[in-house]
Amino acid sequence: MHRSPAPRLLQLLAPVLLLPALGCGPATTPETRTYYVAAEEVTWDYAPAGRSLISNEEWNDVQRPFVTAGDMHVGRLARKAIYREYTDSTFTTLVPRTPEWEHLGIMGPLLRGVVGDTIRVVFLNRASFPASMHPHGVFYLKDSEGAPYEDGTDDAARRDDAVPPGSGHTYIWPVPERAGPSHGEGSTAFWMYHSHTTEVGDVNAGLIGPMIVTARAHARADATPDDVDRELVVGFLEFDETNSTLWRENLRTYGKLPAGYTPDLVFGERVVGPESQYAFKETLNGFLYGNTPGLTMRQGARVRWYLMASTNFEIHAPHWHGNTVLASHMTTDVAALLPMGMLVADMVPDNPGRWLFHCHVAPHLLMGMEATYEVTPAS
Ligand SMILES: [Cu+2]
Repeated sequence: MHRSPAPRLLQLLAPVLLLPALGCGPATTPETRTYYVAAEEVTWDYAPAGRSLISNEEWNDVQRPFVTAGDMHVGRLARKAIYREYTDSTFTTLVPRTPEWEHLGIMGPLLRGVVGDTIRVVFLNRASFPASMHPHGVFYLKDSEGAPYEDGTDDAARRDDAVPPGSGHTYIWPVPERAGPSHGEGSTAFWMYHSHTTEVGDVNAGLIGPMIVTARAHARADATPDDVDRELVVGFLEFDETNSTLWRENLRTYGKLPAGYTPDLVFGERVVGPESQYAFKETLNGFLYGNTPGLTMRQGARVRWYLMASTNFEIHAPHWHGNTVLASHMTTDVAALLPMGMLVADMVPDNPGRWLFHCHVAPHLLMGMEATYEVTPAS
């Protein structure tokens, strides 16, 4: 049976709707925020500067194999599937990314909601394979979960699971209290969404994006928090190209087949030996070796970093040089991310300059999971 969402939704939203009556009224009123998001395939460049902007050289011997195509792996270029935001249901005009959000790179559009809102995503699949949008944190019924598995639901509740190429689906995600920041947290909670049709393959192909939920008492009309000056979202995204849904096509177009290698390629197959590591792209928002642009802030600003990871067998240790953050009620400069983990870290930078920001897992650092962030002086 596919339940009607209305009674459950009213139940979920009741605490928010009652707030004004209790005299601690929200700054805004609940609304439905609609996003038009398409999955599309692009040729992605993991290092558009063509050089390491950290070591300031056109690749040393450690870096070069990761950005150069070789047997059974791609280099700088790969076909990726990404989420892109359009202005309306015609899906003809892209919503431009402002300089402030240029750093998002390969990630999908930032979706925002305020506790009590409903996020509505009109999704169009322009990729060459079935895909979906599966959210974390927010409320969804079975027709908006975006993940195929045997859950006892009928066909109507499964149209979201694997949207065929050329088709669409509208996902409805109410934002209840439990999707917002809890007592003692800051003004926002951080979530993500990703394709969960072929979960591992789709995320490795690039279908992943961020979502921020703001507490109503701190929400501006555009759902941004009123007590933060600068928000940054950084995905510690490991793309295992051999486990990408687009792997075969990538290998033919951007990689190389070893001499004499003719068998039909098996999904996830890789050469055995040291070459296999070169199929892993250890990126920050899709960029290697300092190529992530736009991580900028002003000295003394209230900066909120939102960090997230991707889906492989990986942990990450984000490390900020030059400044400290407050994360999970702890002052630190190294945080921890599990696979698909999410983290909010607040920084009030007191130290202007260009500072290294990198993963402290040693192989990841060598493989390119590093960037710089820029703090401009207050005066
Ligand atoms: Cu890492």
